[in-house]
Amino acid sequence: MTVLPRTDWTRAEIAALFDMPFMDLVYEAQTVHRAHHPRNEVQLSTLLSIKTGGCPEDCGYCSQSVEADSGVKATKLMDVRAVLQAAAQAKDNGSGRFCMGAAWRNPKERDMPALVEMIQGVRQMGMETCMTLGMLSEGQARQLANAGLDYYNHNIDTAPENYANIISTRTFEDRIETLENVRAAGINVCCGGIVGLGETREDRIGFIHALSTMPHPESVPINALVPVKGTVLGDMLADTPLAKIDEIEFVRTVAVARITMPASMVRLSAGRESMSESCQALCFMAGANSIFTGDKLLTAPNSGDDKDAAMLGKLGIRAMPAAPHGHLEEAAE
Ligand code: SAM
Ligand code: DTB
Ligand code: SF4
Repeated sequence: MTVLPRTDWTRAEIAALFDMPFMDLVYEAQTVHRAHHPRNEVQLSTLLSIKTGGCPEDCGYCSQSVEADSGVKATKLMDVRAVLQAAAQAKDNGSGRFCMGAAWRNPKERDMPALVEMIQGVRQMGMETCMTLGMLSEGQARQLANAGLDYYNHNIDTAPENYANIISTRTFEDRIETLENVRAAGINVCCGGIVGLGETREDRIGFIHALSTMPHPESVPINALVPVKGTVLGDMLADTPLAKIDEIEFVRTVAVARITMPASMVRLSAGRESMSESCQALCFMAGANSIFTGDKLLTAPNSGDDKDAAMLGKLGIRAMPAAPHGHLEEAAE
């Protein structure tokens, strides 16, 4: 019998986890981790921006918003062939999942045939597929599911009560609606957010509370803000003590995500490039078991395969084998 993870977490319980002595919290998170996941294994995903920049949304952290003066050049949707070439290279480099991101508010109907071909092509290579394209209607989610899409990334980013401080062109409820469409279509949900937006501890509690009281996303990316010059948040936080997130608080957030969503994959996402190996090791200890590989995220730099291979080697961490159709049914070690 499968016991479903709890979705009735209270804010007070989550606050109490955040307040635990650090060593107790990380120990607890690693204990939960070992009960639900193979230890010393990390899932590797590679990102490709299939349509960059010129996005009509105004997310305060993002270099790809039309509102940002970040120097990111807007492009059209990439050719299917070029996308598949990049996927083949990611596979050669040992990645198990290929995540295709587009700087859209939502995909247009005319884009759907190319997106379907991309999913089918990457699937045929034996990699898991993931897309992040903005809002999806029910019908679009079904079309992507029928093409074989394994995961859809759509973040809540921050606590519901902080959402309007970060983004004004859509609401938290819009996000939830797309997540429901994705889940109803049978696609695995990848949903998380960002730490280091200048939010409070209370906002981080609200953020984890929102994630852990919905049907748990199969994958939970925790991003550390990459402050980009020319974005609202990059400029606002520059040269303030908030510019660099507190690493201990970041690790706490990962640990609380692991404890409250025990069966989910927790991805240590953006921001690794400027994080020490020791901080990343603490994140793995706190239950992170997935990362983005390659030298680029969507527009921002990432650690790069050589650096990551060296780090994972030092830590004795292996790459998790790819399993299109989802690995979550696998028994834990
Ligand atoms: N346009 C789509 C959307 O917003 O859903 C997909 C791409 S968007 C870049 C995906 C996620 O990347 C955002 O929800 C946010 O959590 C994260 N992200 C974007 N810029 C970031 C930054 N500068 N630092 C950290 N995370 C960032
Ligand atoms: C997510 O949560 N993190 C990834 C993915 N989903 C698409 C993106 C991070 C983007 C980092 C900033 C950039 O590359 O522009
Ligand atoms: Fe557009 Fe996504 Fe960037 Fe927001 S995060 S501006 S929706 S690309």
